[in-house]
Formats: sequence, structure tokens, C-alpha cells
Amino acid sequence: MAFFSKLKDRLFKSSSKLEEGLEAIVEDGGEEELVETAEAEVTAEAPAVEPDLAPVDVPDPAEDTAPEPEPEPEPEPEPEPEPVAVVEEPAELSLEPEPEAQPVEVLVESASEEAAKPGLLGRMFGRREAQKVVRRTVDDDMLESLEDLMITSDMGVDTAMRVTANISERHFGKKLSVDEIKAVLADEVTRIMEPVAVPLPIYPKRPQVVLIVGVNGAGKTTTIGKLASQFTAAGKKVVIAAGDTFRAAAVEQLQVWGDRAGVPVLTAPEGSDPASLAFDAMTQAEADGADLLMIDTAGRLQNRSDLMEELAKIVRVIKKKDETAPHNTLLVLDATTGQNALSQVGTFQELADVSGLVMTKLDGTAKGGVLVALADKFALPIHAIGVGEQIDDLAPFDPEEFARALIGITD
Ligand SMILES: Nc1nc2c(ncn2[C@@H]2O[C@H](COP(=O)(O)OP(=O)(O)O)[C@@H](O)[C@H]2O)c(=O)[nH]1
Ligand SMILES: [Mg+2]
Repeated sequence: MAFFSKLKDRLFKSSSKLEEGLEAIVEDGGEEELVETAEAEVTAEAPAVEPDLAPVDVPDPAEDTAPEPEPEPEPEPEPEPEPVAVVEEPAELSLEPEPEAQPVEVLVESASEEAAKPGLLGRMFGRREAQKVVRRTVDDDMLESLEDLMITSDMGVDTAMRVTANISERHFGKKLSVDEIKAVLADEVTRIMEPVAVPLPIYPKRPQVVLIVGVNGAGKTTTIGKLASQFTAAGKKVVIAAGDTFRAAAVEQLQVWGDRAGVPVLTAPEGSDPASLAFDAMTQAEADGADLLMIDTAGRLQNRSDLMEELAKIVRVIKKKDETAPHNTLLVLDATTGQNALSQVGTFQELADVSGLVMTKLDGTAKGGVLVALADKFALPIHAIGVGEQIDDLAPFDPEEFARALIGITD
């Protein structure tokens, strides 16, 4: 999957921070061991191929020789009048098919050689490929360092403690290498993230109203553009309402995204009431038979009571049209704010009925671990993640892929 490597690439800062930390932890107090590489096992398993090859080469030469005499009826009389060469000639005639058959036989022979002594070859190969691996015993000191590393990687104190306790329970006393600890960590992170990996639910209700909230600069407008593009590509009819009427630039920016996604953007003059724009947008979306109406909002948290009033009014007005709306209230969070994202969730849950999260700017930040803390603390669905500024830089949230990218597992 192309996106897989892209995510790893873009979460590089988070993963390299964790990786360096893990290497330091294992180096400190770890012991070098000689370990046979996985290649030795592969060599030993190679004979498994043999049964496939063996039956193939038997019928092949027969099939190859049979059709050849048919299109060449002329050479047939030639071998007949030369009885002297009776012994040699069949050999000569079969020279053509034989070169094809021989390499196959060689392959089979080598495979059966391996079959005869897989242990010896495996061990010889293994001995040659033996590598030095540093392993450290999982003890209290090691677990404490691991916990500190998770905290500095923005996973949050509570989450770091829980993960450490789980690792202690499962692995205390074992000796683990960096790669083994990575796998253990990825497992733990995946376990935490799995319950919150939920795509944006799509309801039969038309239009489905999606309210987008979040502080200024979090990536709301950009995310709306990306979502509009994805839903349009999926065959949905989308309408956008530019509810951040506070800044003219915000409206223009949304129009650019609307153009890119090929989606109509409903706007109102700067400074006008976003709730009445939302009302008009509902009317229009209904008239157009739109599947989705996405409403952008301002994020002026510095004026919190104003924002609260503004959001409440938008919701009130939308409900006049459809009392089940808004069907989703997405909180957009900026990963680069680290632990601050946690307090933003708390704040916005007071302002609006947040139903799910989108985490932006996971590219180029060393704070990607905050998503683990968010999942652990709030258990809100994570619908998507932003990994860049382009229209296709929004990915569904895949817990295992994220965990492996975050921790820097490269295969
Ligand atoms: N690198 C990166 N930048 C992003 C991402 N999402 C948004 N941005 C940038 O963040 C800035 C603020 O985004 P904007 O959508 O205007 O935020 P809003 O104020 O919440 O509407 C813009 O420069 C975007 O290009 C992302 O996933 N990755
Ligand atoms: Mg905006």
C-alpha cells in the first residue's frame, strides 16, 4: 500500500525520536549476544519448494519433443538411413529440448540437496550470518526509562504508565532487543488505538450535516477541502458552508479548496451571522439533494464565550431544519501542539457535542504520540489523519499502520 510508506516517511520525526530513545535504553545496561539471522531459517525452509519443481520437469521434455517432429517431416527420413549413429543420434536429436530441461534438473537437484541436509546448511549459513544483537532485561529500571521515553514522546503520563504496566505484566524478566521492544510497543499502541479507529459514519439522512470545529490554524478549512474531495470521489454530492465569516481570507481560502474539490461553497459577507449562513446552506443543500453539508466555523478561542454562543446558535438554527442535525461534530486538532491537544478536546467538548476527531499535521512533528494519549483518555473516534497540505494528504486512521509508523518499524 503506497500510503503505508508515506505515513512512515511523514511520521519520521516522531519515530526517530522514539527509536533513538529505545536504542539508548537498550544500550544502557544491555548485553551483546550472537544471534542467528532470520535468513538461516529461510534457507532451512527452502526444500518446501521441491515438490512443486520435481513433477514439472518430468513431462516437460516429452511435451517439447513431441510437437517438434510434426512440423519437421523432412528430417525424419534422415535419421533412418543412418543406422551407425543409432546410439548417438537420439542424443543429438534430444539436444534441443535437453538444454531447456537441464537447468530445471539442476534446480531440483540443488533443492533436494538442501532437503537432505537442511540443518547443516541452515546452521552453516546461520553461523556465517550470525549478528551481534544487544538485549536488555526488562526490569524496573528499564521500564522506568521506557515510561519516561513515552512521556517525552507525548503519549501522556497516564497512557505511558498503563503501557508500561502491560509490558511489565507480559515481559518482566525477559531479555529484549530494540526491534523486539519496538514490536511490543507497537502491539500495545495498536491495542489502545483499535477501538477509536472509526471512519466518519455516513447516514442515510440527506443532507448529513457535519460541523467542523477547532482552534484557529488547526487545519479545519484544509480538512474540509480534503474531505470534500474524497467524498466527491466516492460519488457523494457535497456542499460546503463557509461559516468562518470573521475573516474574509478564510472564506477565500475555502473557495479555493471548494474549486479544487469541485464542490459548491456557500459564503456570506465578512462579519455576517454564521448561523444564518448555516440556515441558508441547509436550505440549499436540501434543494440540491446534497448528501453532505460541511460547515466550517471560526476558532477564536481567545473569545471563548463568543465562540460558544456562535456554535450554539449555529446548532440551534440547523435543528430548526432538521432536529437530528448536526449529525457529526468533528473536532480538528493540530498534532504539533502536543499535550495542548488534550486540553483542546476538553474545552471543545464543553462548547459543542464533539462526536469525533481529525488529527492534522502528523507530518513533520515529533509529537505524534499525542494521538495515543487522546485515544486512551477520551476514547473519541479518530476518523482521519492529516499528513500534509495537499488535497490527498488525509488518510483514514489505521491503528496498526499508525503504531508501526510511530514506532519506526520499517518492514
Ligand atoms: N503539514 C501540514 N499542514 C497542514 C495540515 N492540515 C492543515 N495544514 C496547514 O495548516 C495551516 C492552517 O490550516 P487551516 O485549514 O487554515 O486551519 P483552520 O484555521 O483551522 O481553518 C495551513 O497552512 C494548512 O496548509 C496537515 O495535515 N499537514
Ligand atoms: Mg479556517
